[in-house]
Amino acid sequence: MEKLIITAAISGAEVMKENNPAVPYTIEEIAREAKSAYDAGASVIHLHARMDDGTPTQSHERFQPIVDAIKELCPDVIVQPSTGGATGMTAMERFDSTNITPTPEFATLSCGSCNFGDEIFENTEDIIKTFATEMKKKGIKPELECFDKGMIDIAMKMHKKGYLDAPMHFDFVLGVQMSATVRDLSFCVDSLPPGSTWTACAIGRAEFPIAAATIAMGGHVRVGFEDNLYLEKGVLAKSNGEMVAKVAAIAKLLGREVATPAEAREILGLGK
Ligand code: KMH
Ligand code: ZN
Repeated sequence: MEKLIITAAISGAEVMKENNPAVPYTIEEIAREAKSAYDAGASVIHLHARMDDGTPTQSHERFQPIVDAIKELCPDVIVQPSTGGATGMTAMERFDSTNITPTPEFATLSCGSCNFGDEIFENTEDIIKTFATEMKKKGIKPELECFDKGMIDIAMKMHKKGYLDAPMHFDFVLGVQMSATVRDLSFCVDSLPPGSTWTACAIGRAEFPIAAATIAMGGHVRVGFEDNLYLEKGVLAKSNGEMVAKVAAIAKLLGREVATPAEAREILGLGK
C-alpha cells in the first residue's frame, strides 16, 4: 500500500486555550507545534494563523513570519495554508494567506457551503471558481475540502469546466456536516474519480477511529488540535505531536509506512 501522509492541523480557527492550554497562538507556539508534529511523522502542516490573543487571521503579514518560523525548524515540511479561515471572514480576506513568499505549494479549497455549528461557512460556486482560478495561476495544488458528500460532485463539476486539474486531492472532513462514520467515509471514497488521492479527518472523539479506518482503506490521515483536543477519553493532548505519534503507531501496527515530506510531494504531485 502507498505510504501514509500524515497532515497535522495544528491550530485551527475555532479552538482556544480555554479548551486546551496547548492550542498555539503566537508565532513561536505555532512553530513549536509544527515541529512536534513533524518530529512525530507529519509531512504536511495545515495552517491557520492566530494573533497573539488567539484571534484567527488570514493576513499574509501574519502568515509570513509563522511560515518562516516553521521552515526554520522543519525546512522540508509541506506547509498548507488554510483558505477557509474562520466563518464570517470575506472570501478575499481568507485568500490572503496565499500571498506569502515563496508561494505555497499546497492550500485548501472548500468545495461548498455548510453549517458550522450555528454559523454558515460560505463557499458559493463563484468563490470556488475564483479560488481555483487564482490557485491555478499561482501554481498552488488545491486540497479539496469536502464537508459533505455533494461537495465531491461540485469538485467534479469544477474539474469538467476546467477550473480544477486532475489528479485531484480530496480531504473528507467528517463530523461537521456529514457523519463521522465508516459508512459515510466509504461513500466518499467510492465517489472519487479514478486517480484521485484522499485524506480524511474527523472532528472530536471520532478522530482516531476514522484515522484507523482510513489507514486500512489506503487513504491519508489528518489529525490535530483543529479537529480534536483529546489524546484519549478525558486526556487532553499536550501537543499535536502526541496525536501524530498515535496515528504513526496505529499505522505501524497495521503495517503501513509513514511518508517523508519528499515522498508526500511525490504522492500528491506537488510542484508539477
Ligand atoms: N475554519 C473553518 C470555518 C480550511 O481550513 O480550509 C474552515 C476550515 C477549512 O478550517
Ligand atoms: Zn482548517
